Amino acid sequence: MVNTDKKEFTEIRFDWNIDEILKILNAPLIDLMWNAQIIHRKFNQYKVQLASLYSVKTGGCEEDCSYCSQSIYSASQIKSHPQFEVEAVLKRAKAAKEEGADRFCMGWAWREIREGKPFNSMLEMVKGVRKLGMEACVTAGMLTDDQALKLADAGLTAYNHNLDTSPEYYENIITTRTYQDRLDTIKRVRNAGINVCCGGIIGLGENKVDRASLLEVLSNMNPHPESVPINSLVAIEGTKLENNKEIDSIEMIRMIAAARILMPKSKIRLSAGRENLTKEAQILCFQCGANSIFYGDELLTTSNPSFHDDRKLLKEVGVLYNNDFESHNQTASSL
Ligand code: SAM
Ligand code: DTB
Ligand code: SF4
Repeated sequence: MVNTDKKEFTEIRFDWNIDEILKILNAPLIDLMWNAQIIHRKFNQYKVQLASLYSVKTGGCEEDCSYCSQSIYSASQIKSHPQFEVEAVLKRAKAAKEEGADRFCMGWAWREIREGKPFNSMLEMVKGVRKLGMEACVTAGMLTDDQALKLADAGLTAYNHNLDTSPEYYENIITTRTYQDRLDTIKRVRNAGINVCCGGIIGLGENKVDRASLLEVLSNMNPHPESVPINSLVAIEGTKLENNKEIDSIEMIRMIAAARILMPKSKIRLSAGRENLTKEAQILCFQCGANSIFYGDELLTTSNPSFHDDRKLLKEVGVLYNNDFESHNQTASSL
């Protein structure tokens, strides 16, 4: 019988240790899911945020992240392009809003933010997305304190910078920047008053202890990242990890449920890899804590379920998603 008066079910903690986390991750699935649901119901409504993703600058990145098709070290056949113009990006944001998204995430295949015109345009994009009434998120690699402050001034809601995996496994995946570089970037974002979006990937060849160790780093941040994307590897042809074995959906459910227990109020985002999950597996993820998805038929260089299929799924599950979309639609059909 689960004791719901226990400390882990009543308090938000920042002192989780690896043994506790491993015990949560390895618990019988039925208990893990139940515990996660208790927390999820206590701290959150069953509402799923729809975030659309757009690759503003694709390919040619100097980093050697071994999962990524955009690295110059990968042989992936992708449609690389320089940075899109501000108007084109805002047009895309508007279209995403009309489909019901309330967050627009923009990606740059950069090791770090580039000063000058590219950065000035990024600031314009952020302002434009905020003007549309959407949350704006940017992911563009490392940044300076000054850039973080300028992004905050432009109204940026969140900056995404993932830890990807455990400190111990990290060097098997990326060698061109360190774990500490990533932590420093996240600190700069936090210090500038921007929400932190920080998560990782499962399926890189890591073991259970690595997953627990990644969750330990995330859940010991105080405050917790407001947003925690959990990706499962999309094994892209031409990358070093192209032959990695597909992750079992139960592993994804475990990771989402554990993240929910450890970081009760964070948005846990069921991110890349949904095309490999059945709708039943996704439903279990929503049930045990996932409260956001990437919404739209493209991620950065790979595909994602369609707007239509996702709306159908969320309706079937009975969770709430963007209320504006519902009212917008009602107005449209009653005209
Ligand atoms: N260049 C920036 C950076 O690395 O922070 C922004 C873009 S990068 C593509 C954002 C994140 O997407 C990565 O940190 C990684 O966690 C995730 N990602 C990239 N390729 C992936 C893949 N093939 N499968 C799953 N997640 C992936
Ligand atoms: C995140 O954690 N996942 C997104 C977003 N943040 C930028 C990216 C997923 C990329 C999946 C592989 C691709 O489409 O290239
Ligand atoms: Fe570059 Fe980001 Fe891809 Fe790494 S994940 S190669 S930093 S675009």
